[in-house]
Amino acid sequence: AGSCPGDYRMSRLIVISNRVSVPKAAGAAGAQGGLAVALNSALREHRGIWFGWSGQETQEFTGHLDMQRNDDVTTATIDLEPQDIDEYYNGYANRTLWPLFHFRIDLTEYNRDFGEGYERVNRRFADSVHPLIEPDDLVWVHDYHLLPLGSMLRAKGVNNRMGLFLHTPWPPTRLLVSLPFHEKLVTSMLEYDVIGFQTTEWLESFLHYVQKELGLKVNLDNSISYQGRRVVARAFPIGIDHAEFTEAAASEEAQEAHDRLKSSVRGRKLLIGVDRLDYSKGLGERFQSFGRFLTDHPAEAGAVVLLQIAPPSRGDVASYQQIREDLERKTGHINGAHADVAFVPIRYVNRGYPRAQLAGFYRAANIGLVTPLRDGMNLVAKEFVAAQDPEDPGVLILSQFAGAALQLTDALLVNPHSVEHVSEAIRRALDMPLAERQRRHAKLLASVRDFDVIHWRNAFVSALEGKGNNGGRNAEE
Ligand code: ADQ
Repeated sequence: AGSCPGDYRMSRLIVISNRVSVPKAAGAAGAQGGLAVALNSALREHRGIWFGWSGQETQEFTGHLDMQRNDDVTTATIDLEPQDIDEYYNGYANRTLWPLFHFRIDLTEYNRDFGEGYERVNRRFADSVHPLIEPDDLVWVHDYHLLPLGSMLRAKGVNNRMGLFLHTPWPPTRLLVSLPFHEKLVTSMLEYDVIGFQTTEWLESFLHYVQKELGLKVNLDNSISYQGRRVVARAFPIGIDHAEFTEAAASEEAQEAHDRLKSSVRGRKLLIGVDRLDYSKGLGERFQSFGRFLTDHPAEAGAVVLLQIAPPSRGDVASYQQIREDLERKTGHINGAHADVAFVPIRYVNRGYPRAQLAGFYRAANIGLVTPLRDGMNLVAKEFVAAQDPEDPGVLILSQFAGAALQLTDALLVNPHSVEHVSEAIRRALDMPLAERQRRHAKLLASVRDFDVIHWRNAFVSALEGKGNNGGRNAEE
């Protein structure tokens, strides 16, 4: 299966992820997660099928496929039972694997029903997508929801080239071993031909686990020899659709959003944060750091504003309800302490915005605050860079614990746990001379532009096709 060098016939791509997000026109309204944004542009060129859960409930699972054709992308979706959604999506995916993969074993719930639901739904995915797969198709599975899917497809006789890309971090071995049946889960992943991670850090953790816990040999090229096969494990750092985002940033809609926000801050310096409302994003620590900055620099109080845009996410999971309450309390506390009759320091907004407007907001900001406690990559950091005016760019303050920090080394890198460190970085960013801002921005922009989502897709798909490398370019340099 697959194509050989010199063969111009493009293999069809079958993308499988938890949710399918129907492609939207550039600038269309609504919040899309990083995964959706990235895959839409990848699929458009590859006349592929995107399979996943519709997001809808059904009282009894039938496996009925809802097929829709949309430009060059065909989507195929299934509905899931309420118990599936509880145990697989809200359960094992978002109460077990998500916190564990973000190093939060304090929030990780180990519940046998979740594990069973996860297996059941992965099997349902395998049963439903199996009839769609033709012999030459490349199968590309996404993320922590579907780690064992490849092994289930193999058990049904699928011999196609299959790859997995993990959008989250991969946790250190000593944390991962707290997961019951961790060996079974990771061993099932070795049925893929390619396993992709966002960074070399996550890749190295994975290889460490494979050697230490599974006793397998890792070859010099980082491939794993497993049951007579060669499994390629590699880093493929994801990027944004730079061309699309630049176009959105240049639109009239972006300009209007920019002007509206600029005039509302009345000459004050603007800091911006844009994140799904998730505990991994470090929002509480960010608010506290901003509060510390205001306390340490009373002269600046009244001269800086933080706009935090945070659409709610995974609201059925208790830890997400808690983070929401926690942030409301912190916002109230900091605003109470530092507001004046005509001024509020934190504007906290719980909704999504069309991408063009988001681009305008980024461009209006003097500082982008991207301070996750742990993040696979983080696309907001890259969008912030792409949206800036190169003549007068804002400064990116970026957590050293985001995967993006390995590429965006010209940002001000911070430890998001240290309110002092982040507060100092805000001071430094506000004082940064124009020439330094321009110099840093030019380097950041080159990285964001060169390692965009198209580069990521091409690199992964050629690895999936069994081709050697990505042209010798190392995305982390
Ligand atoms: P996420 O955790 O969702 O993605 P991120 O990479 O920052 O995180 O992507 C978020 C996306 O949602 C961005 O494109 C952003 O513009 C958009 N978004 C956020 N808030 C929005 C709002 N209010 N309105 C409109 N759009 C909004 C996961 C991993 C990341 C990884 C991505 C892609 O957790 O580490 O970078 O997948 O692999």
